[in-house]
Amino acid sequence: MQDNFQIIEQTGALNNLRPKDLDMLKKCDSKLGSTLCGILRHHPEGIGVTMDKQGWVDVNELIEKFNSFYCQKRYYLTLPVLMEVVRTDNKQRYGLKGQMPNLMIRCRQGHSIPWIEMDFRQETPPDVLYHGTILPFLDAIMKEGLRPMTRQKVHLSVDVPTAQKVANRRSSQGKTVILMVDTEQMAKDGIVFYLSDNDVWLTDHVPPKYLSLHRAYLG
Ligand code: HQG
Repeated sequence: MQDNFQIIEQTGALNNLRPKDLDMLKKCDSKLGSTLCGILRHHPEGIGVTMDKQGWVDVNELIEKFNSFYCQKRYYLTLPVLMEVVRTDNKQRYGLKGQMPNLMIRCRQGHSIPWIEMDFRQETPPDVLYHGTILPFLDAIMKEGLRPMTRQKVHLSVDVPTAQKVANRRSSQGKTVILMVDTEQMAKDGIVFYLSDNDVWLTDHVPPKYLSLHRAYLG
């Protein structure tokens, strides 16, 4: 894996970040980031950008197609803007590869595109991982286990605060719940785990026997 910060530096693009770009990012940052993640994880065809099997898209093509598709929006991409979005992303969701004019970008995890074959690193997980969800999903989860649903993998968190943040995204739909995952036993039983380049633990399915409610929720 190449280091994002080194690649960003090599482009020299941040020297060309204008005050108006920073102003736009301040106003639209999370909207721009979520639009970008939507393209890179779920629907590259929406703006007509070409994606390879490992999720990489060409940065020049992305910028051009993004701007023509979203020309009515208040946000836009330039190389400096894109490099700033990558640099400042709070979960380091984006990966970079190569250099200009052939620089490539992808999301490091979270894809739903069925034909994507991400080259995740297989790793031994810590003994316990966590999953934040909501009460209305609990019965189904305890019956079927954790499934990837629309994504390609089940996402697990390293600690309770992180899992709580994941659960909070859905707090308008129900009481949040944290599940403990007995990853030690899963690994002993031969279930494979992956660690994405931004340190998110992933697996294909967590059968119910490895799940328990975190004690804070036992009432
Ligand atoms: C639930 C964000 C019923 C599962 C976050 C979750 C994370 C089931 C929802 C990352 C189920 C899927 C992933 C079953 C699982 N029956 N419901 N059998 N199995 N579910 O968004 O883990 O900011 O696909 O509990 O921070 O919430 O986008 O997964 O509530 O790291 O980078 O089905 O997305 O990261 O929802 O979130 P999601 P998630 P980003």
